[in-house]
Amino acid sequence: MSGLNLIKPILACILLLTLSACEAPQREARANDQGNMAPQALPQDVQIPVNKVDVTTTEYAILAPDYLPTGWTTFAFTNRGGQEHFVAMYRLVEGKTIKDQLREVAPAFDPIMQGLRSGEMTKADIGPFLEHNVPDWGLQMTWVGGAGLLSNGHSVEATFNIDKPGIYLLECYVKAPDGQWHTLMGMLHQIQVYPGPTEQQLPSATHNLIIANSGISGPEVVKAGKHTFRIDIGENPPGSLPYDLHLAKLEEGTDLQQVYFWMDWTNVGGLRAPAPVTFLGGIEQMGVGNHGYVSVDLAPGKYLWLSEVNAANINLPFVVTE
Ligand SMILES: [Cu+2]
Repeated sequence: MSGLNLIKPILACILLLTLSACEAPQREARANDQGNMAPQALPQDVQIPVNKVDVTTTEYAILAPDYLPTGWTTFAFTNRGGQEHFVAMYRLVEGKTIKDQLREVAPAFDPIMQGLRSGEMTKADIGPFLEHNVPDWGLQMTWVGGAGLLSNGHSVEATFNIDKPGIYLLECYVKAPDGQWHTLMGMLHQIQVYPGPTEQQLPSATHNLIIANSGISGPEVVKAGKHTFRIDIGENPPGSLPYDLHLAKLEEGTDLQQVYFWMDWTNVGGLRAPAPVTFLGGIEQMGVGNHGYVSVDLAPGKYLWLSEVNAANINLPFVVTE
């Protein structure tokens, strides 16, 4: 698999940026320690949700708060659509908003998929195309997490740290069955983040997972029931985006090669609904040194953790017993 297989919509050219999007983690740093990040004024009548918020996806929208404090945040994520969705969260370069993203960045991904479908482009063309068609700021956002792939009718809790105030976007770039990006169909949502409380409680994990370039380490057998998995990003993939991690339920006859193929958006059928497996959630991209939590109720059966980045190697099968 070429390095370009690993790049992703909207942020693909982080390849070019020596991972400025993965700056040194400031896990417990609070926004109000950072005097140069003055929050923008909030409307007077805004009700401020704290810590745990409901996030719902439909076709094609992300229903989520417009304002959030910095700090550890749980997305109680429910997918009420008919297709798979996720909710990745990233901070834009200062001064940019969703309007800029929709005008100058997101549209560049449409001709890429058209070109790949028609055969007029190859994967090798994606990087140079983005370099010429997306402004520098559009390649310099910072992923902070969010909730991973979720099949319709399911719910999950994903917890991660929003480390700085700023303008953030939530995005789902799964493709509809006709190959159109969910992003461009309405699944991009702006959140203004302001300085939050300095004292917070973290979830207590029942299991730990660590993602490295050699693979994922974690439990291979767990008991049925509710679990909170702590997911640590131990390394960044070479020359590419940070890792994410998704949980899939395997059935008799699930073709793993088909699943790995589906995780790669640069494949014409990649990330295109419907998925070949049921997804139960996960944590979206974060740079090395960060961690997040996924809380999920597991029935007995076979499961698979896997990353969108290099899924054929970055995965961990496990079994849930009675
Ligand atoms: Cu979606």
